[in-house]
Amino acid sequence: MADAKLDIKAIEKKWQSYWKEHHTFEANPDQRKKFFVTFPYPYINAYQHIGHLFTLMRVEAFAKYKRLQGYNVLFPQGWHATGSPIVQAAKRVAAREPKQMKIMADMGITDEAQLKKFEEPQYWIEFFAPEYKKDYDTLGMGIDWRREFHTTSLNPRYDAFIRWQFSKLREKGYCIRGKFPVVWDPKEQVPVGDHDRIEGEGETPQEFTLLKFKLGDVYLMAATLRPETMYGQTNLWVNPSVMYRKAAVDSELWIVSQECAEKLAQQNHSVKIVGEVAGRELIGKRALAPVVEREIVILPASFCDPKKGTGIVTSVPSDAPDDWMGLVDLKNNPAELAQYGLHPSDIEGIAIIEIIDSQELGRRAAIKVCEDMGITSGRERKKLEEAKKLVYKVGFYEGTMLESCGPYAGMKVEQAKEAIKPDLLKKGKAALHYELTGRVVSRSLTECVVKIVADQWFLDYGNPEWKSFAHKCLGNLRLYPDKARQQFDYVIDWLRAWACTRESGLGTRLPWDEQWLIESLSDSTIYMAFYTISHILQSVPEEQIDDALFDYVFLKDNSAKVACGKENADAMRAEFEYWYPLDFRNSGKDLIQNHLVFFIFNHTAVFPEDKWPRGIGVNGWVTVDGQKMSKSLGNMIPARRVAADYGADASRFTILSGGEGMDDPNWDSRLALSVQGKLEQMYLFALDCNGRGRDGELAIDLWMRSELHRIIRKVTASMEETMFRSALQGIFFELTKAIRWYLRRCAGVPNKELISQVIEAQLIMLAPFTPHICEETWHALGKKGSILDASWPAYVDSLIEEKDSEGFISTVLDDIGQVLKLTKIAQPKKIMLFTSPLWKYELFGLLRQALQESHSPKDIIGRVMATKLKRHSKDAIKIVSSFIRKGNVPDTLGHEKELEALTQAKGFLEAEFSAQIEIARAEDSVEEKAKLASPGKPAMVVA
Ligand code: A2H
Repeated sequence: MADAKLDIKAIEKKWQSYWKEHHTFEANPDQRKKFFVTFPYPYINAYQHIGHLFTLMRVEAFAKYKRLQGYNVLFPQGWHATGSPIVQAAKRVAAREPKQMKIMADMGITDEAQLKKFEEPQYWIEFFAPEYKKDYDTLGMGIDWRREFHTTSLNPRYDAFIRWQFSKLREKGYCIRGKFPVVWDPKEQVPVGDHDRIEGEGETPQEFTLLKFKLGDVYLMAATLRPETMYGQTNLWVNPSVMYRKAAVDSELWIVSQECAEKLAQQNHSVKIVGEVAGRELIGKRALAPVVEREIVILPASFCDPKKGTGIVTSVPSDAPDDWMGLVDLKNNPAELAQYGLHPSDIEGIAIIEIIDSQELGRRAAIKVCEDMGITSGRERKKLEEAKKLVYKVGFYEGTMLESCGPYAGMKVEQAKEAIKPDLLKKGKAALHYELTGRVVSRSLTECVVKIVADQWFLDYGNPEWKSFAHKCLGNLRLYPDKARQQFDYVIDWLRAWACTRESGLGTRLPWDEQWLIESLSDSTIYMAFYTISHILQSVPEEQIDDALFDYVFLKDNSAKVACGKENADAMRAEFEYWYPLDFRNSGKDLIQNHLVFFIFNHTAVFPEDKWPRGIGVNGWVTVDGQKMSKSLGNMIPARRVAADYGADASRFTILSGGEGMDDPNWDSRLALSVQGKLEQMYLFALDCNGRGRDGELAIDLWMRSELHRIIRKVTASMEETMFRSALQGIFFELTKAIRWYLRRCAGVPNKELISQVIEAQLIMLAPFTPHICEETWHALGKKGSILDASWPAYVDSLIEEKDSEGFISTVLDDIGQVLKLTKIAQPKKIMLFTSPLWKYELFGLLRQALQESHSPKDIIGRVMATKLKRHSKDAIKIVSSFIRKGNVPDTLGHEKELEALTQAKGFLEAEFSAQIEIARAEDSVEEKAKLASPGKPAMVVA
């Protein structure tokens, strides 16, 4: 055997230099089919942690797999610097803010002269881009660095590209100026995109209708999400313990909560507070309800939350469980009524008005669901929340408006909602209002609000035509895993106008309105196209890069006058035409709700359909040793530390064994520690086996070949689905186990050709995961060229034995061991093995069939007794009962195959136990024990 300790660090360095020298990852168009993958460029405002690494490794492993499959693979990488994070951090460094100083110190940046440099945003890019690159290289990522770039006006070439993109969006009518609600940081006075938040990613403005209830010279305002239910209003709810405000809003007097008045001021209203009204003072009064145009009574309700809407709620007991329980609670509490000078008859006199019919829940959905769920009071909040969800789902999506609903009668509820809103607004009976769907805190640590922004630029993701393109694109692309599809469709439907510019930060200026900077989720949607040309563009003088060039390159516009010379422009066009569309983009699942869907939308806006993306992968969030990774837990592992502590290959292996699909993967440091040793064993084993063995073929060789092909088939299927954990399981654990068994079965003398095939296949399949050690082994075996240029092993279905006779032999081996232990026979002379009585095979077959059709013991026993197995009724019933309990019957080889397998393994078993082995059919034996044998479990007698 070779020396047992490998210098892993040296090996990693060696192959990283080799790949660099040989330009292994530099991809150029050629005759081969291509595969283009990308990992979203990270924000380079701190070192990356292993969370990024998991997503990155998925791209990397897929890229290497496709390469081994014969594709010409392009995997480029750039850096994102757009927006506020870097600028904010630079500002905080300039102010020597203690928290930021701690962050810098944690990154090892304490030197005063260097801190001074970090006060400049540009320095962050200069510092971190090379650091990231170093990390990627240290981990053996196969990136074509010639195409590297960073964003913002600090890179004039990228800047020109984004300006071109936005001109296209504007030409198509997708970039518009208008009045839209945005999530707003009141301290910094800026819209707050998903990535500018420390809390509340994905929360958005939600539209409420504020209804006006006339009371004397003021309007009581009530907020609703369901204006179409207004024909069913019976009363109003106010919170008796809230002090409401009387406010002059535009030209009217409104009664709303203090919190609401503040929000209104951000939403294009002039608001002036002119007085106060206690909730309790309003109770018992009657106000004129809009739509029904009737006076309805004002009643007390503690569920009215001053922080939501206006703090006043209109009551529709037929369709709102809260409203129905509000009335029930009051009815049951005469003392409370008396407190407000109300009489029980005031409540009893309230007649429910039916407004919606849904087949499933009838015409009084709220009442029915409360009854069905046994809800008896408004205090049962949890159940009520559930009831609300159910009533909403059924009523809103399946209901029809009843005759009571005037002009909207007969409409679907969904339609009625959209129809009644403009009617109410036109008649001046309502106003629109926006609330956040949840709490949002910006990076300036400010709680955000909704603001109606007027002179902003928006990407009009609400445009129905654009939406239909996005759906079409999604419908034609592959998702890894497909389970995510519904969420993508949902987000495409739900997206509305997106504020795409900011006043400050780093970025590209809007070409036609230069006071605005394009924000970070909007300048990162089609840049994968930029990778295809960026290395060529570097040699083109800045002033020659204009819209005409991009029209020529990306849109095949031959009439465009390019300034940089035809040769360059044609080279760029050829690159783009070859590499595009993008085949695989992978990110964390949190980006579905913004980046990934924007990526789809923008591609459909700018490029012709044959350039729309073909594949998107999403994954979960990394946990560390079973715990969520977070700053406060102090378990954020920097990417660079894993490579240093565990080695690049072991880190890569551990990362991808951590999980797959959309589940949150786990980083298991114990596994990371043990992997290196396992990889070294594999290396030593490969060298040890090289050229060793025999030429002739044994029966066990067929099994090994079958196992190899079976595992290749399984692993290939997993790799195709980016199920890397399952793939690793097959490549590393299953195949290694099979090899061990094989060697044991052939007394350590394998078939020469077969064992080298097996080793080669294992190395190649493992190369996407642990390329350094695979490369090292490959060359140590005398192979020429990089292992990454080898071919992914092929499998042949006809070589795969579906029934595993060796699994059977290995069970027999274990069982003999058990018996020897129990009988305390250290060295047996003779071991007799008996295959099961034939009738039991018949019984197993029958049972397997019967259990698929029925689970009733009576039924199944009846079926057995109707056959000639009845002769064995006593034993048969025992067997039947035990399998009914288990629910299934194991798949066994069958009698003949068992006998054959045992006969073939006779020599092996004799060698294993140094004993004589006798094999017989139960029927041919007089031994009592023989009758106890069952399919898959031969009986044994040891002497
Ligand atoms: B909905 P979400 Cl028929 N405190 O209007 C408590 N609840 C309030 C509120 C406040 N300050 N402001 C508004 N609401 C209620 C009608 C309706 C509503 C029907 C069916 C369901 C329904 C008649 N009441 O809402 O928690 C208002 O009641 C369930 C979706 O922000 C408003 O719409 O989602 C709804 O809560 C807003 O609830």
